[in-house]
Amino acid sequence: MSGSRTVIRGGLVITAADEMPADVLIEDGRVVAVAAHGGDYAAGWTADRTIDATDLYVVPGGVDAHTHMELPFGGTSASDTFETGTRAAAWGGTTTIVDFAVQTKGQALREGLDAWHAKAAGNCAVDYAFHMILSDVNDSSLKEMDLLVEEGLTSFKLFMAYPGVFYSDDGQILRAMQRSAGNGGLIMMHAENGIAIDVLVQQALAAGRTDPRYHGEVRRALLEAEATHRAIQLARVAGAPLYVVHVSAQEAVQELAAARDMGLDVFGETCPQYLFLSTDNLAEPDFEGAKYVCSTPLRPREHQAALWRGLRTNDLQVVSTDHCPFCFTGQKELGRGDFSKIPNGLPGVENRMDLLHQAVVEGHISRRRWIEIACATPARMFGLYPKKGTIAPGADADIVLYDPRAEQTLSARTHHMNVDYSAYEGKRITGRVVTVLSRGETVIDRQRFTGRAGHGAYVPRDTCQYLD
Ligand code: DUC
Ligand code: ZN
Ligand code: ZN
Repeated sequence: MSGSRTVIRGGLVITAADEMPADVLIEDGRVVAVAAHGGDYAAGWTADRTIDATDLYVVPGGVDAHTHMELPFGGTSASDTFETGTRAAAWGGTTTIVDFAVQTKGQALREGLDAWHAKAAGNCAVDYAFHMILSDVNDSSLKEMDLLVEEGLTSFKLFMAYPGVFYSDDGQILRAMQRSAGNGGLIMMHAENGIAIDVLVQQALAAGRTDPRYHGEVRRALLEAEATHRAIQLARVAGAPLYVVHVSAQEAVQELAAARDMGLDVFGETCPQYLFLSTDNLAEPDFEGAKYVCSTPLRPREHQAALWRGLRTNDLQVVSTDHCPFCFTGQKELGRGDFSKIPNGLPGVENRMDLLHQAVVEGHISRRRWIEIACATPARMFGLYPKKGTIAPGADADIVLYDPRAEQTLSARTHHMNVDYSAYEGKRITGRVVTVLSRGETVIDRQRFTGRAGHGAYVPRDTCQYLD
């Protein structure tokens, strides 16, 4: 791309801050200017390539701050590799993912991180960064956190669920939070009371309640709210900010809202599955409900209003996917006759930008809020801004041309994720990705994939910029 200049003309540029009919000039993979079209300044730009964006939105590439490519889970592995998953991300207008490297018990953080770099390097179609899952908080992993923050891995996920696997007890959580208060890292919390949930799981199975819907019933909303409350109090004691992942229960949103009303630096993320799906899906017959098993679980439809409200009032700041796909055949089926053996996770990395545009169409959020929750805030939250998440001079030219009037139907027959079902099969969406640039390179060209594995680069991150 050296020396090459591209101009995108005639579109409506939408960022978290502005909407303006404007042209965008790109040089060497970066945005160098944004200027009103029709004006003398933009009219004078010369370029090697002109992309016509008439009638299209020109928006920043999506930043999905929560994916699990190739995650080993429940005796199997998430079915998207970094290659297939980032290609699907590109199709869906997401140009940066932040995936979770995993420290398994007894392992050094470095070992887990090296393993994730080996999976991703040379395979990604779009840019990627890592958070780190801490499964073993001890003196040595606490020291390693400092080193990782210095290197640009600046966020760490802890689990109050999954005893014996990822689980940390309150003492470990407090220590990790104290460390992050000192080193600038951000603690991300899977907030569910896993000890209590495991009791309810055993009681349900013993009573013969083995269908997928019981996954949702035992993972009670109150146990999400209780863990969210506890995580907030521990973060207060440690003097650390807190980011709660995949919030699904209205009672948990209330905990976050109350903490934010007190002025605490507490943030919340939700996911499209909680906004568009419900326990009705988990209750689908013939084991079809297994397609919707994830944790935190889908909730009764009534919870959705609280999530939309939280997104509007900024009690929830980010929508990411928790993309963690398992095929129905051979993977979800591991849990036939025992819901606790269904691998937890849903596909979605390709669908997020479209589903959130649908939320604009349906009046839940504004266009600028769409870009804020899907691009700008995740970039700020995880130290990627303004390189990612906006269209402004100096930003990477990660840009999506989006047709807000096109109609599409989501389906496993047409999606690009490596999974044999769609959680949104048959759902009609207004809006569609047309063209996607990643650092100025066209990776989707008028609905044709033109990218390549290996174009995507690892992006070291700053510490959280949302507090700045
Ligand atoms: N939740 C999921 O649904 N899958 C992977 C891990 C998690 O926390
Ligand atoms: Zn989680
Ligand atoms: Zn997750």
